[in-house]
Amino acid sequence: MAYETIIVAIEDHVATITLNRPDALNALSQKLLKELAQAMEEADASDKVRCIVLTGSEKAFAAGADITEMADQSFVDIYTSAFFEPETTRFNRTRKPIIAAVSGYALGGGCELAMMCDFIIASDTAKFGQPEINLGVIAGIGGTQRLTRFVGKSKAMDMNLTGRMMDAEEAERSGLVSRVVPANKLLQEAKDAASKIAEKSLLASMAAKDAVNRSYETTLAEGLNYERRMFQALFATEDQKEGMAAFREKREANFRDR
Ligand code: CO8
Repeated sequence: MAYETIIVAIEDHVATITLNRPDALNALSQKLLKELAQAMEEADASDKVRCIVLTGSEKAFAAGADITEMADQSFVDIYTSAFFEPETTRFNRTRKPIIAAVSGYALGGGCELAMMCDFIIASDTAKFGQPEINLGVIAGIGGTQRLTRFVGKSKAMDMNLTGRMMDAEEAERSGLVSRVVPANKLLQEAKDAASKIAEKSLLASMAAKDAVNRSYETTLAEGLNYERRMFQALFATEDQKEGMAAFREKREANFRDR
């Protein structure tokens, strides 16, 4: 499908989705979020895709929700239209792994979008923040919830109350991002990580994603139980037989997602 605000490229089982509103630092317009949700749905359904990379430009992953679109909306408008809700819900239903490759600004909804991905690889120029407080509002798609789980209460309060930005080094130290790389290596690093994931059994990577996400939604005992059941269930797959046979035969596994 042809999109106006994002670019989708599929290569070697990795779909790279690039946010593409350079004049507005990739601000998340309603159109962009709709297109992104649609692209995620297509990537999830496509046999050609086994992992997804979401990225922006060198200057901005995304500088937040589009302020010009929101400025004149009333409570009734935002509430009755369920602003951003169907799109973010669809995004969060994606079952294949998603890596955020973040360079430059990831602010407000941009930071929240990066946190909706499964992990974040940041360039050394990345800047994360929840500056909604400066606009007289607060975060609306995870900035008070996911950020708190990632970096803890004190830093999440700091970010949400002062609106200050966190650089890549602080973001890595705080557990918000999994690795930091030089800006000119960011996309390659993210694609290499995605290719590594794409080599695994999709059944196992989807189960791993599901089980890790479960840890945010349940108690430790329930989570461990869920993990154990998923582990047991994977013994019903051909990929488990292939993976363990390949180890014993000292060769590469050839997973077929069965
Ligand atoms: N929305 C719309 N346009 C934007 C946005 C934005 N969030 N950010 C930047 N732009 C535009 C600018 O208006 C400018 O356009 P123009 O050239 O036409 O004037 C262009 O992008 C370039 O921006 P700047 O000239 O400002 O570039 P600078 O390098 O000087 O500054 C900054 C970069 C610091 C990133 C600055 O642009 C900025 O502060 N942007 C706004 C950041 C922000 O406040 N983000 C939070 C937005 S609110 C939000 O995200 C809420 C999400 C929750 C939704 C919940 C739904 C339920």
